[in-house]
This record gives sequence, C-alpha cells and structure tokens, in this order.
Amino acid sequence: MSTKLMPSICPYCAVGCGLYLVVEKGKATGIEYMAEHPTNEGALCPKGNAVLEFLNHEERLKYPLKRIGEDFVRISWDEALDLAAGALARNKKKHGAKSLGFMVSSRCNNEEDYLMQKLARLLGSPNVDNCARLCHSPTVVGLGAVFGTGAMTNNLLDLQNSQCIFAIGTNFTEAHPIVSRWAQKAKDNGAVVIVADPRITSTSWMADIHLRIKPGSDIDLLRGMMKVIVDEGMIDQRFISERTEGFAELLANLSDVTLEKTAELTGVPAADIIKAARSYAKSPASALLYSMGITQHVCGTDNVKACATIALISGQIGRPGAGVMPMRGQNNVQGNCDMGGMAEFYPGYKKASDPKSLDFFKAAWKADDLPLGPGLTATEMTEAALEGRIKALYLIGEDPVICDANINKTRAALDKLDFLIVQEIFMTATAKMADLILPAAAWAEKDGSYTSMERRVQWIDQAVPAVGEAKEGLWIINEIGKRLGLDLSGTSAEDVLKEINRNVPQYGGMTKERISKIGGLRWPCPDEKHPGTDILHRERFSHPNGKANIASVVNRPPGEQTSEMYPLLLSTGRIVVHYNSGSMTRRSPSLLERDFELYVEINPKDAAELRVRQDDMVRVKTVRGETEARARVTEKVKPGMVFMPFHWQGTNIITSDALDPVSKIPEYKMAACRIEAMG
Ligand SMILES: Nc1nc2c(c(=O)[nH]1)N[C@H]1C(S)=C(S)[C@@H](COP(=O)(O)OP(=O)(O)OC[C@H]3O[C@@H](n4cnc5c(=O)[nH]c(N)nc54)[C@H](O)[C@@H]3O)O[C@H]1N2
Ligand SMILES: Nc1nc2c(c(=O)[nH]1)N[C@H]1C(S)=C(S)[C@@H](COP(=O)(O)OP(=O)(O)OC[C@H]3O[C@@H](n4cnc5c(=O)[nH]c(N)nc54)[C@H](O)[C@@H]3O)O[C@H]1N2
Ligand code: SF4
Ligand SMILES: [Mo]
Repeated sequence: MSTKLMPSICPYCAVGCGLYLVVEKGKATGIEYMAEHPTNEGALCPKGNAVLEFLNHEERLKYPLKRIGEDFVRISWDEALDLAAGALARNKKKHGAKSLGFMVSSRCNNEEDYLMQKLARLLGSPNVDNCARLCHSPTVVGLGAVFGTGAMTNNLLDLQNSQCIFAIGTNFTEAHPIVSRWAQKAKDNGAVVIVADPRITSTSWMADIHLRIKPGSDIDLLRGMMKVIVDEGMIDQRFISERTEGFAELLANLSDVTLEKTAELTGVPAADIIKAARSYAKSPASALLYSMGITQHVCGTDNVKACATIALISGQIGRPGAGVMPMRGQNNVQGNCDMGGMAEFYPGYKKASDPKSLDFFKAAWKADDLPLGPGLTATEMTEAALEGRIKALYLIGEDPVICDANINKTRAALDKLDFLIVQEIFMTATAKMADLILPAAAWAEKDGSYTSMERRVQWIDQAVPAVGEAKEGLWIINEIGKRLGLDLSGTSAEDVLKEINRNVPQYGGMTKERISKIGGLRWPCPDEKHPGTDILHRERFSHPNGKANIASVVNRPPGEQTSEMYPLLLSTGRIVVHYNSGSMTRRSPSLLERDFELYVEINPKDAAELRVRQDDMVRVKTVRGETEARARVTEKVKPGMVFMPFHWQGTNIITSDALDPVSKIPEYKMAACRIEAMG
C-alpha cells in the first residue's frame, strides 16, 4: 500500500508549525506530529489539528463560476481566464491602469504572492496590497522607521532565554498557541511575565504582573515606564550612545510625565507601572511581544515606535532572549510583505516611491515602464471603488466582506465595481459578490514556500492533487498574464523562487533544496553559503548609518469616543478555535462545536443595568449599524467595555473604520456602542 508521509506546514497562523500529512491513494487521510520541527516540536493547536477538516471539505470550490444575475454558473477555465483578462484589459483601456486594484493573499505562498504583484505592476497598476494593512502595517512602517527593518528581531525558541517577557496587546495563548510553550519554558526558568491587556485573557493568566490598561492608552503606559527607567537610572547608557540617535529628544518628551498622571490615563496603579518598568529594564534579557492591541488603533504606528523605543533605551535588543517581537498573523503575511505585496514596497522593501526601485525592477523584469508608488492601500481602494476610481479588483484569498471594518461600506464599494474577480477555496461572503470566481488549490495541493513570523522560510512540496478543477494560483496568474500579453516567466514555483533569490536580497541564498529541510532558513540569507539569521541587529541596525532612531511620541485620542448615546467601548479580536473570517474554521466540525455563534462579553455591572442575563440575545449598535449577539456576562471585561470576536459576519458591521494616518490601519479595537436587550 502506498501510504506516504508528506512534510507540511500548518496553513493557519504565522507561527509556522510543521506537521506531516498522511497521504493514501492521492488523498490526505491523517496527520502525524513532526517532533523534529524546531518551532513546535510536534505540538499543534486545535486549528492545526483540524486542517484536514477544511482541506477535504465537500464545499471546496471545484469549478470556475461566472455570475449571471443573482446566480453562478459553471464555466470552463478557458472562458474564465478570458473573462478575467478581458475585464482587466477593458478597464485599463477605458479608465487607465490605476483603475485596477489587486489584493494579494497572505494565505498563499511566496511564489504566488511575488507573481501577483508582478502581474499588477507590469500591467501598470501601483495598487497592490494585502491584509497586513489591517494587521501589522504599523509594524512594517513603525519598526522600519526605528530599527530599519520591520520584522521580528529574534525567534520563538529564543524566548526561553528571556528573563522577562513583556506581552503588550497580544493574546498569544489564543492567537499563537504554540508560542505559549516557549513562554512557559521561560517562566519555568524564572522569567517574569508582564501582560498589558484591558481584558482578562488566557495570556493574562500566565502573567506575574497584569497591567489592565485602558484601551488606547499604551503610549501613556510606555512613556510612564520609560520615565521610571530614566529616573531610576536603569537605561543602558552605552547602548544608547553607541547604537542609537534621538535620546535627547526623548528626554525632553518625557519631561512632563508623572506617575500620577500615567496611572490616571492608563487605569494602571503607579506601583504596577514601577514594578513592570523595573522587571523589564533590569532583567538580563527581556523580550517585548506585541500584536493587534498595539497596531489596530489610529495611533498604531506610534504605538509600535514606543514599543521599539522602550527596548532601545533599556538595551533589550540584539541579544539572545532580548528583542522586539511583532506577533504576525497569517501563515505567510511576513512573506507577502517581503515579496512586495504592499502599496508602499516593491519586493525586498524597495520603496515604491523611489525611481531607483523602478529602475532595478525594469531591468529585472525587462519592462519598459513600471508604476511609481505608493499605490492605494486596501483601505484606500475601498474608498476609491466607492468614488469610481477603482473599477476592477482582482482579489486572491481574502474575505473583506467579513474582515474589513465597517463592512457596509465595503459591500457598497464592491457593488460599484465594474468587475470583481475572487480566487478562493470556499464560497465566502466576498466570493458571493464576485462576477467571476476562480477555484484555487489549497496549501497542501501546491508547491511553494511560506515565511513565518520568525522570518523562517519553509518550502513544501505538493502533497495531494487539487480538488475538482481547482488550480494552483501560479498557473492561474500566469494564464491571465499570457492573455494580457505578459510573460511573467514563472511557470513553476521553483522558477519563481529562483527569481526571488535574484531580486529579494534577504532571500538570496534560499534555494529550494535549502529551505526544504525541516525548519527551513531564517532571513536575511544573502547567499548560498549563508546560514540564515537568528537574531537581527546584533551589531548594527538596518539603517544606512547602522543606528536606531529613538522615537518621541505622544498619545492621540481614538477616532471615536463613547457618548450618552453610545456609552460602551467595543473592542474586537480573536478566540482560539476560530480564524479570521471563519471561512475555514466554521467549516471544521471539531472547531465549530467548541464555539458556534457570535457573542459579546459584557461586565456583570453593565449587564445588570441593561437587564441582560447570561445567554440572552442582545442588539449591539454603533453609528454604523447593528448586529445581534449572545451575551456572555463576565468579569473578563471591565465595566464600560464589551468584547466581540470577529469570526462571524455581524461584528464588522459595527466596527470603526477610523484610520491611522500613517499606516492606514483601521481602529478595530475601539468603537463606541450601545447594547439593548432583546424581547
Ligand atoms: N485563533 C486564532 N489565531 C489567530 C487568528 C485568528 O483569527 N484566530 N488570526 C491571526 C492574525 S491575522 C493575527 S493578526 C494575530 C493577532 O493576534 P492578537 O493580536 O494576539 O489577537 P487579538 O485578539 O486581535 O488582540 C490581542 C489582544 O489585544 C488586546 N487589546 C485590545 N485593545 C488593546 C489596547 O488598547 N491596548 C492593549 N495593550 N491591548 C489591547 C485585546 O484585549 C486582545 O486580548 O492572530 C493570528 N492568529
Ligand atoms: N473586527 C475585527 N476585524 C478584523 C480584525 C480584528 O482584530 N477585529 N483583524 C484584522 C486582521 S489582523 C486581519 S489579518 C484580517 C484578515 O482578513 P482576511 O485576510 O480577509 O481573513 P481570512 O479569513 O484569513 O481570509 C483569507 C481567505 O483566504 C482563503 N484561502 C485560504 N487558503 C487559500 C489558498 O491557498 N488560496 C486562495 N486563493 N485562498 C485561500 C480563505 O478561504 C479565506 O477566505 O481581518 C481583520 N479584521
Ligand atoms: S499555532 Fe498557528 S501554525 Fe501552529 S498549529 Fe496553531 S494555527 Fe497552526
Ligand atoms: Mo492579521
């Protein structure tokens, strides 16, 4: 019997856990644990354990579909590709290349992402973006500004070398469960764990110090902690003078900070602020972990800069156990950004606004002309579609109709398009709005590489054939390119990787053979002899002068304040068994049975005032709309605040689309709402 074990990577989050697929007669029938994988040592979280439930799901899209009125009809690939190319060509001719928008999937591999942005730019459109816009765009911009590189500085295993873990705005035990293993190892070795989160979460249960911060006050907290670090002489003077610039400005910036004021602004007792500052600054090696609680605010970029700055002045970076760790989201969101799937960057973070970047890629791609950026971001493309400036959108592996903030606006924008192409593995809420649906091969059905949050690039070979007539993204993008007269010269993933090796310096030495080994390689890996890089910024930062830029920032109020009409603060986020739009996890019975409906967490005091009991259905309203949810009455949220997961359609009807002016991320973490008991 031909049973094979195929090495694979979990297709959900950016931890990048390894696993084996058991393949029998061309079908994945089971999984085996990959004990030798460096990041997860065989362990998987509930989603990783359930990957076959969506891979083999009967609702996988199997044929190209075209819209006729309200219905979809099955068509041939030839017709589908002609339609796609025709729509792009037609709109380019009529309205110019800038009327075309491209959304590149962070669930797809590097090779697909690279080819998609190449297609967009060769067509003349600078409008290429991905879900990092909703996620870690403040990291790419903010960490980039401070360190010169917007990526995780250390690796996950290295957490066990930390003597202090400061987790701010990350609920990693639910969102990146395997990270808990390494955090727990550190704790077992005596590390102090500090968690800054407004809610009680399974991550805050791990904490020695839980800073139950008021939402949106992280800059105040970090400035307060920095003030303590400065006043108590806990700065790393040598590190500051040898490796940074801007410390004098920071001292001026901190001059008006008092602990009393900080405690008032953040809701955190002054004694805890002092304790946290001392633990973080004094420990021999501290790691700062952050995620959406930091980025999804109108001050997201400044939040990130403040996180990076506290690490700099304490000298907690560039050593084992000491670093700044943005907890990236999707399995390949790091890679997608590396591949140029962002409005501001061509591959390898070459600035889209710099003519020199264009010269480089004109030569590399033998192109006469390329569009100068930055292009429109995902959030700006929505506005542009509403205003009729974006006419055709080619969207791969994203579900904005569930995941965007203020989705009524997104729906209206998609409705206005002349043509929407959605390349998906399931009939999502977004696919239902498409003019053309292209069925895509899922992760196990294609070759290619993925880059995890620790910059770990891992190649996997196709394990099983694609379902029905579904096709690999590479094939689809190439075929559309051909019909538009473009030679994307990327027929196999291996070929595209070779092109990536040439054009993305961080990936220079990452050949297929090298990154096929279990655990792959971490970038930068500039040439074939280079062993990859565990820890960034050991000797110098990535700015040309080698120094880091200390940032001096002050807090800004949220885009929306509570009022008499909308007295409660709505925050949204994740739960362990569901993933983003839920297109995959809501189709997985083992996950769905653990959490199967939209709920809202509300404090007992507020619930009593509103006469809401546990499990009652309630209406949650904001200025943008309303949704129904089941009430969970719990002390996990403080009075005045409610929390909803966003894995069901209702949540983003009501979230705020106020944007951080720099990174253009929406403020998913703060909206003003009202709750009404139902009947
Ligand atoms: N199970 C699961 N795992 C996932 C995902 C998923 O959907 N489900 N999605 C993946 C993706 S795309 C991403 S980006 C990551 C995100 O992973 P996380 O960022 O860890 O997830 P969130 O739940 O959005 O937010 C983290 C925490 O921030 C807190 N928070 C809210 N507001 C504030 C604030 O103002 N200040 C501070 N300090 N904290 C605040 C919230 O209470 C929450 O506990 O997870 C990835 N992993
Ligand atoms: N309220 C609220 N909303 C949020 C957030 C929040 O914290 N609160 N977080 C935001 C964040 S951080 C993010 S990253 C976004 C995520 O937003 P999205 O990226 O839209 O979310 P996903 O559900 O991951 O969508 C990925 C889609 O890709 C499809 N897919 C999976 N594998 C493949 C493949 O191999 N090929 C193709 N073609 N398709 C594939 C899946 O079926 C799924 O529909 O949501 C944002 N929305
Ligand atoms: S931690 Fe992330 S990568 Fe690992 S099994 Fe869970 S979802 Fe998959
Ligand atoms: Mo994300």
